[in-house]
Amino acid sequence: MESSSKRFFLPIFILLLFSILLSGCLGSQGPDIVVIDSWARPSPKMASSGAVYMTIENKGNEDDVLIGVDGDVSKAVEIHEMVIDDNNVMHMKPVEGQRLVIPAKSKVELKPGGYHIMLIGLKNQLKEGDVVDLTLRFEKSGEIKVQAPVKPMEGMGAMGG
Ligand SMILES: [Cu+2]
Repeated sequence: MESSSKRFFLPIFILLLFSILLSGCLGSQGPDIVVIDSWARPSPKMASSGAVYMTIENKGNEDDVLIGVDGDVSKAVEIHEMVIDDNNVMHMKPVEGQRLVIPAKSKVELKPGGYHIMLIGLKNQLKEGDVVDLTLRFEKSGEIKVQAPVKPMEGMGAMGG
């Protein structure tokens, strides 16, 4: 009796195991957003705006789009990029439609001289050691909270900011 029930249940256990593994694979469909290395630049005393940088990685197999950022350290938060205009002058502007695509199996770096999150109308000066709380909103992944420590720009030491 015991050995026949073993013979009966073993294939079922194997089948079950395979279906769990299989559903695990199917479960990874869609975007999979991870935010790493977030930091904010210290703001000079009278500065009315600040910038936050980070790397947004999409480990999933579907694109996602950063569609907005919320935070209460400033009056407004915008997604910006640096562009070179017709006169070869670099300046920043809001990303078109406030939509920053994070392609599947890829990552987008927000860094000085490139994309950044602009804090407009800072309520307080950003000092080293402070933490900027932001909520990133993604089209498919929803909200992701980020805590960006305020620190000087790497390699710039005390000159940072
Ligand atoms: Cu900006």
